[in-house]
Parts: sequence; C-alpha cells; structure tokens
Amino acid sequence: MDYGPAPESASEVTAWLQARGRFGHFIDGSFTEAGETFVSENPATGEALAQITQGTTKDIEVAVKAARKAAPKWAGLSGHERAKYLYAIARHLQKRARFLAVLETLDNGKPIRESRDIDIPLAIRHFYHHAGWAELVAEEFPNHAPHGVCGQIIPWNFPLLMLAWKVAPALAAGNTVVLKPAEFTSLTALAFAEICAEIGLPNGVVNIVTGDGATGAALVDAEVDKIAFTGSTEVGRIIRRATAGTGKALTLELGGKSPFIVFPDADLDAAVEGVVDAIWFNQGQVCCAGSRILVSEAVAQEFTARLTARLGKLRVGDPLDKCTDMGAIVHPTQLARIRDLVAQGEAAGATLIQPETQLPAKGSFFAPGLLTGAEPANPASVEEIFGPVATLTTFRTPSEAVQLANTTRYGLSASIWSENVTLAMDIAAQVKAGVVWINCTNQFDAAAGFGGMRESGFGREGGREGMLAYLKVPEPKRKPETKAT
Ligand code: TXE
Repeated sequence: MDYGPAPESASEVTAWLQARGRFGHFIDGSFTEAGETFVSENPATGEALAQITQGTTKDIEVAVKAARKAAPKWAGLSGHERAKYLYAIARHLQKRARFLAVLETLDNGKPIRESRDIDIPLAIRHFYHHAGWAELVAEEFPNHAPHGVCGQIIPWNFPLLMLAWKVAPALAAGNTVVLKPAEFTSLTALAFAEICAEIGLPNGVVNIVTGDGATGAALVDAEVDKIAFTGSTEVGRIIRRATAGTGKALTLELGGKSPFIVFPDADLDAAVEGVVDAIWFNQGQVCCAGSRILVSEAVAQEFTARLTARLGKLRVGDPLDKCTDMGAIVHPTQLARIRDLVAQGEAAGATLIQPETQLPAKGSFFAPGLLTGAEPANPASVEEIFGPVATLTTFRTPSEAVQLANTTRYGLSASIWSENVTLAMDIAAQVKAGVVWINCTNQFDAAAGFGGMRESGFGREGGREGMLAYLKVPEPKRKPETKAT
C-alpha cells in the first residue's frame, strides 16, 4: 500500500492546508465541492487556517444515504475483514502521527507535547484495540447486531481522539457512520477522511460532514439508527428530547465538575502534580477535569502553598513549543466564558490565586488559576468552567468529603488521594462518578469503559461496554404468516 509522503513539520502542515484551502465534506468515499464556508482559526494567533463548509440538512441527507447504502455490505463482512481495515487505519494514523499532532495543535491550541504524546497515540491505540474487537465481536456477542447507521457528534477539546472513540467501535461492530466534528476543530477529522480514502475503506462507511450546531441538529433529526454525542449537558438535553420516542439509540457523554479529594495522609507532592494533570492539562478543557479540589483542613495550608508555587512555574505560551505546559484556549467565545465564570466566582466571594504570567500578545490565552474559598453554591463551584481554573475547598471528615464531592448535578469522574487504600476504596464506592481514580487522574485506555452518571450522561465508550453501545439485540426473525385455509 502506498501511504504517500508524510509531511512532518509545521510548514508542511501549512502547505497541506494551502493546497486544500477550502474543504468540502467527505461523503461516499470522496470530498464534495466546498459550499458556504466559515473560517477555522489558529487560536494561538487568531490567523485563518482554512475554510470549512457549513453542512446543510441536504448534505446530511446525502451522507446518511451513502452510509445507509454501505451498511449491509460492511456489516456482512467477516470480522477479520473489518479488522484489516481498522488495522490499516491505525497504521496509517501512526505513519502520519507527527503531521496530525501539529495539525491538531494548530487548530485547537493545545501544547504539541500533549497532542504528540497523548491525543494522537491514544487515537491510534483506539483503532488497534477495536481492530481486535472486530475479530471478536461475532463470537463475543452472538445475539447482537450492529445498529446500522450511526450519527456521531463530537466536541473540540480532543478532536481526533474523540473521533477515534466514536468511529473505531462503531466500525468494529459493523456500523457505518456520519460524523460531525466541532466547528472550531474540523481539520484532523478531514485529514482522517483522507486516510480512509487512502487505505481503500469502502465508500460510505465513514462520512464526515462539517458545520456548526445546526448541522449537528440536522444529523440528530436524520434517518439514523443511533446518535452518539459528546459535548455540553445543555445540548445533550436537547438531543435527548429530539430523539425521545423515535426509536433511535442514544449515548451521551456530557459535562462534569469532578472532585479531586486530598486526604491528610496523601503524598502531597504527588497530589500537586495530580492537580497539574487534572485541571491544567489541555487548558482545563477536559470533561473529566478535576475542577473542584477538596482538601483536608489538616493539610490545606501546606497543600495550597505547594500548589501555588507549582502554579507559578507553569509555562503558558506558543503551543508548538515543546516546552509549553499550557497553550491557547480553543476560541475567543470559550475564553469569554471562562473569564465570565471566574468573575462570577470572585463576585460570589471566592479569591483568585493567579500568579503573574507573561501571556502572548495575541491569541486566546488565560493564565492558570485557583479559586479559594468558593462555597458549594458559588457559580464557580457549580458550573463547568472548562478552563484552567479549579476551586479549592476544605473538609474535616471523610463523610464531609463525600458529601461535598456529591454536591453537584454531574457525575463523570473523581480522583482520590490517600496512602490508605482501604479509605480510598471506601470513599470511591460512595462518590457518584462513572470513573474514579485513586492516587492518579486522567488515566485512559481503549480497553476501559469511560462515561458518566447523573447529568454527565449515560453509556460507556471503550472496552466491552463501549462495544455494546454500538450493538443491539436484533428483532427476532418471524415466520411469514400462513393464511388460514
Ligand atoms: O459545546 P456544544 P460548546 C461544555 C463545556 C463548554 C461548553 C460549551 O462546559 O464550555 O460545553 O462548549 C454540536 N444539536 N463542553 O458550545 O455546543 C457542536 O457543533 C446537535 C463539554 O462547544 O455542546 C459540537 O460539534 N449538535 C464537553 C458539539 O455539539 C449540536 C466538550 C459540542 O458542542 C447542537 C465540549 C445541537 N443543537 C464542551 N448544538 C465534554 N463533555 O467534553 C451544538 N452541537
């Protein structure tokens, strides 16, 4: 198979963008002409990267039709045949890893260290893992069948990784897909579409239609069999209403306000590094971010001092610089949202600790911060800030820690820090969260189911549960009715 030259540096990515200029959708195995477009910007500079087509209801209809046409043949392939395509995608992503990392960083603003070491490798791992599932699915789930056509809507915080979380299990299970990337970050999905064409994936198995929320809404309303959505709780609620009573299967992975609980016997230095991963990773734009730090009163002063010192050492700046810890916020609207929620938090009585940080002169940047003294009712404690700012509150007893941890409408994840594993396991069982980490945070693997409870959504992605989300129990085949003679 000829994979073609793999452009590696930022300038090669720029050349790739310039060569394409205006992107159409990827439907039925090829790119459409660009229609009415919007600009995708580099959030670190505000400069235009590419013109992206705003998908219409008609575009969605055409894509769904292509996916529908491809569905029986794709589902009818042996698991081994489907696995070969998934392995080919994984290998090709691997070959293009550096190019994709640079493209992701330019489009999203995340530090290159993260896209290079986390986003892209995990996306690749997802395809390898689900190639294995394609081989196993018939044997492991003999009484299940694919849904058919899946509509998939993804957010902008981990663009290629969220695509992998959605596309890999859907394909492994024998579904075809129409995926809509987030409007701020369509580029790695479009590069992925090229890869699908290059490896010879049958036409119509993967379709990518770009656009904003209206395009997403059209996909929800289209003749699809399942919707998988990751994004805000507000939009999740709209989608749940829109699909109610339609017979469409639905999984929702929504927002969070996850607790990060530090007990007095915790290894405080490790816990401080844990906070760096929990809330300053990806500029805090992480659904399972440890955004509510709950720390035992006994160590609160010492912990806050060490955390504040660490905070001051974070390097914020050019996302393409390998030394950068925190890059740009995805878009000026998200930056405005963060500023607004932090201001609301301060107005409601919290104190912002935010060491002087030299921020780049242009682009969307926000210095990392901590809001101390935020009461449970403070908007900063209640709302998902989705930025690099955590609240810090103290507790006295383990039961108070649990009570504070559960004072939220969300239930996505939790992180517990203690050297007493019995205590940590006991607390883990009481915290309402889909995923609980002990003495670590933000650990992901394609083999482990991820998802929430309460207003963080339902359904799991990854592992065995994730496969089940792309399968259904088929309707029994009925004998044709015999006419009474
Ligand atoms: O999300 P939206 P936004 C949270 C986070 C963030 C806030 C707003 O708190 O600050 O949401 O971000 C598509 N029907 N999360 O506005 O709008 C949209 O085009 C169908 C948490 O970007 O939910 C995009 O592809 N689709 C989250 C996707 O939904 C619609 C990650 C997500 O956008 C639609 C992102 C509609 N009516 C934001 N409206 C997480 N859980 O990781 C929009 N979309």
